[in-house]
Amino acid sequence: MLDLVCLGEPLIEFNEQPDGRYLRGFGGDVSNCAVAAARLGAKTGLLTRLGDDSFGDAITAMLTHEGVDISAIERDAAVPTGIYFVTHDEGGHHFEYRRAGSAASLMNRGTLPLDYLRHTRALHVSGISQAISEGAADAVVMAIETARSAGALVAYDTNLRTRLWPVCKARPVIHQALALCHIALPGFDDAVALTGLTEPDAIADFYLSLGAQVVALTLGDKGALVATAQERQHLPAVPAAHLVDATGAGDAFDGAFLAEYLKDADPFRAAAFANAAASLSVRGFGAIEPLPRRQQVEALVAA
Ligand code: KDG
Repeated sequence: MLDLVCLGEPLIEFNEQPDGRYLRGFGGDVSNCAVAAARLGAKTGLLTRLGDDSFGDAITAMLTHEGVDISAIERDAAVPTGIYFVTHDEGGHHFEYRRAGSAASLMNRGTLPLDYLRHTRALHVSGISQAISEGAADAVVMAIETARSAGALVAYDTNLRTRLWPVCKARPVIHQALALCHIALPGFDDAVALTGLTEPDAIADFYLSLGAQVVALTLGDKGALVATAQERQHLPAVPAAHLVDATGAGDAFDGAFLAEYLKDADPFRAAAFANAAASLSVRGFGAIEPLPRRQQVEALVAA
């Protein structure tokens, strides 16, 4: 039995450095989340498809090294593993994808290992998991239904990427899937685009009324608003002394939040812990490399 299964697409990352060279690393939102949770002690698995190429080999080696279960990952010799580039300017970081037709994008209801989904305490999926293809979007819904029926908690990060799909297409797909989930993990900018609401409390109300039992709305440098039907709290951000690259900070939050929430179902404590993890994750380049270990997060929470 795993604590957390993440379903979506891992990517090889090429991250622009100050000297213009590109540093090879790893990305892919739910894969980042799986590694973040694994580094914090959760028993985690990744459900995806990869090309039978050197990039796919590198991803499976990285996941194995991180202790993430890869036993359900399917390799496809006919299509490649997805990649993306990260560039940086005054506006922050920007993504450019080379992932159309990737092995993960060919996920569909028929490729899902249903039994794997029945042996986890929680499932995590995202808007990106659904954006990569219609087959993947359907597979995500089937995965949610399968894990839920087996008693798992299901979490969903909106992770809206308009380079993958326009908001008008994303909105109904995301909201339909989110309505089946227990934990909504929207980012503030995503939520504004998807709901048209601009007040954090109104956004939290929206996701609660959609069916979520817990909403953890991330607010960037303002921290997170966490709401349940009974209570809500604003958990302030932990400032990062030196912000290098915010790629994957939301995924670090998700992984830490879920790893902690699975311990005692306290979403407020989990969010305070996740804010600290997210703050540590922006202090180096890449989505995976700077993800913190438990000791570092606990020290920052206690500071
Ligand atoms: O959250 C960070 C991810 O967005 C990044 O690692 C790449 O998964 C990715 C995507 O599709 O944008």
